[in-house]
Amino acid sequence: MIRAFETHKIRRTKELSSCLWKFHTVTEEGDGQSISVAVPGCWETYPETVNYRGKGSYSREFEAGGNIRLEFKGVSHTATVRVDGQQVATHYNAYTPFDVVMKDMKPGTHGLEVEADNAFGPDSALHVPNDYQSYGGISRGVILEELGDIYISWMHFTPLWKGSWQGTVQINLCNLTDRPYIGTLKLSLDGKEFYACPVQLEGGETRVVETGELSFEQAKSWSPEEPVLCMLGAVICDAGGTPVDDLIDRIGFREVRVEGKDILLSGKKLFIKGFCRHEDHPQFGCALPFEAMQYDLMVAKDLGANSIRTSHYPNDELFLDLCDEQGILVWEENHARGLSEENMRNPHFEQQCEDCIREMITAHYNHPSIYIWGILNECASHTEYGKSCYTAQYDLIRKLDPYRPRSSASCQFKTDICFGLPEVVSYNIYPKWYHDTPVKEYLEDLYQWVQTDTEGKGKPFLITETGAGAIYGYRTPAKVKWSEEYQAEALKQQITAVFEQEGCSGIYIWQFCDVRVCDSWFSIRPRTMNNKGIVDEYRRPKLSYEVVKSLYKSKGNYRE
Ligand code: ADA
Repeated sequence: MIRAFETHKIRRTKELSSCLWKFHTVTEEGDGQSISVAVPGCWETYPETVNYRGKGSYSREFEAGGNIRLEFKGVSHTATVRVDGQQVATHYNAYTPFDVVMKDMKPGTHGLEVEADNAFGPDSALHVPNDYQSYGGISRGVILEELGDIYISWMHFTPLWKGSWQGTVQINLCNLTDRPYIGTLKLSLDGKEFYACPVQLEGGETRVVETGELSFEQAKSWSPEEPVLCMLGAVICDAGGTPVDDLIDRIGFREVRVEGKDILLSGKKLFIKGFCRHEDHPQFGCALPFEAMQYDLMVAKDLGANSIRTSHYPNDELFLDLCDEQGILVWEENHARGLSEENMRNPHFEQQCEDCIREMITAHYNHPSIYIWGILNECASHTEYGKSCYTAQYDLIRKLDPYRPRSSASCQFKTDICFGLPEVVSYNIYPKWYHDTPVKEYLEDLYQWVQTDTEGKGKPFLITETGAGAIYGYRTPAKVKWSEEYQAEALKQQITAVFEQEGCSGIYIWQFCDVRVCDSWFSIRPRTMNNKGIVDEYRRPKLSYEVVKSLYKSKGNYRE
């Protein structure tokens, strides 16, 4: 399953995932034994490759002809794609989609091979040994599409509140022929056509068509309480009026704006009660199926949460679809965790971050649930070089999306120099876990420093991580660290302090569930897992579950 709804009625598409592919490892000693595996999937979930790091080859055949587009929603973490033995694409980063268009293919059966590589090394600036697992494999869906002469590669909708709902649409068209193309573009909302314009493209041209501001006076607003969604359809018709290509996406009418110390959702002051969540599951690795994603959201909702932070990378779009449907606000972030200035000076860092941001925003722009873009979790926001990287990335986001607020989860206690750049100031804090300063005192002190000594003064302030570790089932009257009792008490104090902190727009608990981490983290991570989940890796609740639930449920979605 790729998306929660149909994205084409005219374009011929076929899912190449949700079935078995052939898989074997690729090493200098030769190829491993070929086995049948489910795609999407991660090889850490196959019996023989639980701890394998390196290259793996996935293959299958497909039938098609003419202009073909293959889209990969995520291959972890470097992909080389071959069709009929010829290399047609390469891509770095597990967490963003990429595609390849091949023109004039002979009708018939073709061989598809995807070689995935999850090795660490100097070429990989973002996938580094980290406090989560970089799995290997085709971890998200694969789609085959047959295109005509022209196709719509993306469509972005921006809702604008001007006393009633207005909006603009941008549609990116690609002419695959070397001849001029003349046709018509038509847009519809929930099946009703509201816009049409002639389109004319030169041979080989790719062009963005913009509608200008349009009125949607009847539109209902999207909100966490009433997540109303509409189907936006774009159709290209040829000169004779025959529909030749289409793209359908789901949108919501809502506006996110920052005013003083508040993040406003359609004019209301948001209060975030959230969880940081890794895509991780003992049975599926990072390739969670639809049912497991939905189960996580059901648990998060039961806990009283209204938001998920996609720490520390863009998520599977199916998960975002589910958040749109269920009114869960999303902090979506680019891929980076805990990189030092030295890491950020890796010659590939800038380009790999830029690609990730560009692919994330292009693909996810329309999701009403995404209320903020995050970048560079806990990186070097305390150095001048680091600041230059933050500046470049924030600028890029602004070019790609002028509307959503931006932020970074900082851990630079009283040394961050980047708060002048984003609209929202965010901190990760771990009092009662990594140090013993009383939570309230620590938070007040930090907040006062932001307000008096930094360019973050007067901006909204979020706690993007707080939490404590607990090994599932470890209970002891001594209530020591790693016990469920300790975690429950620590969270109680942390959440209460954040709720009481003046000027604070909300909290994300680190983290939703326990996750597997890279082996090199074993010494500070019992079980080689990050054990700060409110539920364990099997989603079994720890003692903190009821504590978090009663606190989260005691507060609404908005600040008074
Ligand atoms: C950091 C980091 C998380 C996780 C957490 C922890 O704040 O952003 O990825 O590593 O610490 O568990 O210590």
